[in-house]
Amino acid sequence: QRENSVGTLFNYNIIGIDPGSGIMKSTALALQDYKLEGWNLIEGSSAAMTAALDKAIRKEEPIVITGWTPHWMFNKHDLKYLEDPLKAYGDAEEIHTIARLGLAEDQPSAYEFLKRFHWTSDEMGEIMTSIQSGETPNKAAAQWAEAHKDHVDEWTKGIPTVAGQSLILSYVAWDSEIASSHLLQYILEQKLGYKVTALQVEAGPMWTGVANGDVDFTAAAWLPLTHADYLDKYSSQLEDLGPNMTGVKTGLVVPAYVDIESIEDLNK
Ligand code: PBE
Repeated sequence: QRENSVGTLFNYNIIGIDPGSGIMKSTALALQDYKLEGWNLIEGSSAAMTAALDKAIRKEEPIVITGWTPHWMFNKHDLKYLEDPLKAYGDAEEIHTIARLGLAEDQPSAYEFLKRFHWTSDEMGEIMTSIQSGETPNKAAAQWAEAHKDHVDEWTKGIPTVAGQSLILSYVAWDSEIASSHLLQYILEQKLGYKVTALQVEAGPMWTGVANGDVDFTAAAWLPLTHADYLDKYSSQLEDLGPNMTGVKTGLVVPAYVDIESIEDLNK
């Protein structure tokens, strides 16, 4: 750590999230790639990160966080991604739905619906913003489904309903995944007749659960880069149903008033 460097403005801290998340691994590697010596990546949670961001912005203080899109924080605050010339955070990330082996045979209705399900970050943003403004995730998802009947119809059209079969999904308490998982639960229960248990877990168990068959699916797999090590480990033990959203992004994020533009600037 050097005096009067850019790092001192931030106390050499990057405010991270839960240690199992892919963005924490990408950031640990980014610290090496960009030779950011003396910097600390602070572990915490999505909620603690957004609280720290709120607090810094109220005082107009410098802060750098691990951020991603879609996320409501970009609607609430004026934020910018730091440029990433070394592509430490990859290029074109997508969110995939992954299922346990055998789901197609055991629960063909759920499988067909999950294969069809894909939406946009703006659409997910509507649920996230509604949760952020105080709605429960269940209600926010239900309201979204009612307001977008055409989408829900397209995803479920012609799929036979079932009689209360149970289904288990897993997700991590990242704001984006809270939104998608509650929507999927709502549609699977209200439109297709399943009884769904939504397990909130850490990223590791989320992947392991699908791989060992304890969990039927998750819609929270960020690929090709963010969760690459999980996919490498389990690719033969699960089925990738493809992207449910494209054009998503992760990286280092600062408030717009912070006067740096690139991750490289953190070294000045
Ligand atoms: N995220 C949000 C997750 C995936 C979804 C970018 C924080 C991660 O880093 O693993």
